[in-house]
Amino acid sequence: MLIKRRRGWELPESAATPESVYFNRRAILGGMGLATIGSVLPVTTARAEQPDPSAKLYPVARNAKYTLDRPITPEKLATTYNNFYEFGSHKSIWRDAQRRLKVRPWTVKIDGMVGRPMELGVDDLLAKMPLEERLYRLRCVEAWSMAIPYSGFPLKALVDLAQPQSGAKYLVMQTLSNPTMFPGQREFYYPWPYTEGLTIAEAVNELSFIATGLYGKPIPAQNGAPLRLVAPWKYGFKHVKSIVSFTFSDKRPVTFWEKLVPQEYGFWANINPEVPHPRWSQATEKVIGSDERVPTQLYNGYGEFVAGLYKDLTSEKLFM
Ligand SMILES: Nc1nc2c(c(=O)[nH]1)N[C@H]1C(S)=C(S)[C@@H](COP(=O)(O)O)O[C@H]1N2
Ligand SMILES: [Mo]
Repeated sequence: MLIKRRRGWELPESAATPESVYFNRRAILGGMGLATIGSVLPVTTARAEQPDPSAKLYPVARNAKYTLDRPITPEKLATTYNNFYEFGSHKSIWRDAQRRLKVRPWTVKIDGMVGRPMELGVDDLLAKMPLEERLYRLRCVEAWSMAIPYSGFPLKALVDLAQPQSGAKYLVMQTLSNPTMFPGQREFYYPWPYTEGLTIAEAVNELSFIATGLYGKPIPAQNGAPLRLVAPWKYGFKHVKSIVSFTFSDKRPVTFWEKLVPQEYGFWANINPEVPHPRWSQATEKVIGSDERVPTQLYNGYGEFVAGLYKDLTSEKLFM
């Protein structure tokens, strides 16, 4: 990485390798270094200017079904150690995200192969959805992990609202396109907008969740406000942030990382300690906020919920 400033809880260089090494190297070779680093504007003003109309919804009741095997990551770390390439490829994009990302008004499109296409404001969507809190482990492909209290709704509730046609096989989700709010989107070599997808079977699995809150409050900009996917058995890069469209399709999308570095990242991205990334092992993970490295678990420990989804997909590269 280009940034050498490191706090106590950040990773030693050897502990994890960023998703983007390959690409940063190209950027450097091309003389295009990363320009927007180290905004110093205070965060508090950005928040004060934009009261979030959904703030009154939180906290929501915790669903006790989803339990952790480790302490919850301190909020400060989960909201300052982030990946959000629309703001750059360093790990401290949170200040820029707070300052630049405007999350109201925010229009969400539900379209494609559905019985009920619609466009609605995020607050109208929230009013229709059953909100709850879940404790989930987050495992980034860079071999670090966190444990986070997400508030939000099961993705299945949105699928039910949309009423997909029988031919729909995939749900495609995209981040907002807006190079003013997202300076990273001016970098032409990335395949913007950030695109992710699930099969419909995955999308209606009980674990698939749209996070709208974090730590009992509206989800902060840097974590993907106002709507962000959480699929905890998949590597974090599947968890597309700041979603504006849910499109039902019979075609599998080519996702952001798959398009960028197809030899390293695929569509499925299920977590498996026995399948190394081409450039590093996935056997263990650094627990952010502790000195520990712990063994990584198949499907991030969520196999009882999701292993059945993949029984008949033996010819697919399920773990990259
Ligand atoms: N739009 C968008 N979504 C994104 C990313 C991104 O760069 N842009 N990074 C992904 C990656 S690699 C990870 S690990 C998670 C990180 O989420 P967090 O910052 O809330 O921990 O967001 C994912 N969602
Ligand atoms: Mo990641």
